[in-house]
Amino acid sequence: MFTYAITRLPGENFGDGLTSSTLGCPSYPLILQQHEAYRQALQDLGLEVIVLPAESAYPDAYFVEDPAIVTSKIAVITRPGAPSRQGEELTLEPILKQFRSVVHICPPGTVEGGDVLMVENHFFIGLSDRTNKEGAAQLAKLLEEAGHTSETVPVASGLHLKSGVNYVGKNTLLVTNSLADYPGFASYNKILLDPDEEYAANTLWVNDTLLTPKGFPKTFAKLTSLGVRVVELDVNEVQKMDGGLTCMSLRL
Ligand code: CIR
Repeated sequence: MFTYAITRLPGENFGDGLTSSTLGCPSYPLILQQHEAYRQALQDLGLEVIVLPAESAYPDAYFVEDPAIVTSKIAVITRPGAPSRQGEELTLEPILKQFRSVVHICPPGTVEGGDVLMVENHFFIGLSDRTNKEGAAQLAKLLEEAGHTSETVPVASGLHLKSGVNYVGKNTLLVTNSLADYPGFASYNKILLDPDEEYAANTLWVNDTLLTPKGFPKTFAKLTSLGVRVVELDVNEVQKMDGGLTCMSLRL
C-alpha cells in the first residue's frame, strides 16, 4: 500500500515540453484543473500528496515519474535519455532522501522511470529511445542489491514501456497487442487493449483502485470486470504532451 505521492505542478510553459502528439495546443488552465483532480484522486485513496513547485527551466518536470524510481527499499535518481530533462532530479533528490536511501544512474547510462514497471518485487525495465542498455544494466544491479529482481523488455513502439503495459493487480497486466506476447509476461493474466484505446494502457494501480484515463469505454468495462474499483480521470491535456496517469506522481 502507498502512503505518499510526490507530484509537481505543471508550469506556465509546460507546452514547451517534448511531444510527438498531434492532438493540438494544450491549455494551461485546463492542465492545472486536471492536475488538481489527479492530486485529489490520490488523496481520496488515502495518500498524503506532496506538491512541488513548477520548474520553469524544465517544462516536462511535472512528469516526476521519469527522473526517479522509488521502490520499497531505495530511490534511484535516473539519468533521463531526453537531454532537456536532465537536471529535473536536482530538486527531487532532497525530498526523496527524507524517505529512502538514494542511489544514482551514471553516464553513459540513461533511464526514465516511465520505462520501469514494478510488479510486486519484480521490475520490468523497458529498453527504449530513453532508456539504454547501460542504464538498464546499472538499474538491474541497484535493484538486485536492494533485494529486488528485474529483467529487460524491448520497447518497439510508444514513448516508454508503461505507454504499453501496466500492472492492474490480481496477477494481471493491461497490455497492448505488440507487447502481449513478450515471454516475460507469460505467467500473468492479460487484459488486451483495443487498438483504438491503447493510450489507456497508462492506467495506474493505487491501493486496490485503478485510475484510468477518461474516454476509453472498452478499457473501462474490461477493468471493471476485474472486480476492482475503477476511477476515470480526464487527462487529455496531459496526453497532448505524451504523458499520462503514471507519469505525474511517484508513489511510496
Ligand atoms: C517527455 O516526452 O519526456 C514528456 N513530454 C512526457 C513524459 C511522459 N512520462 C511518462 O510517460 N512516464
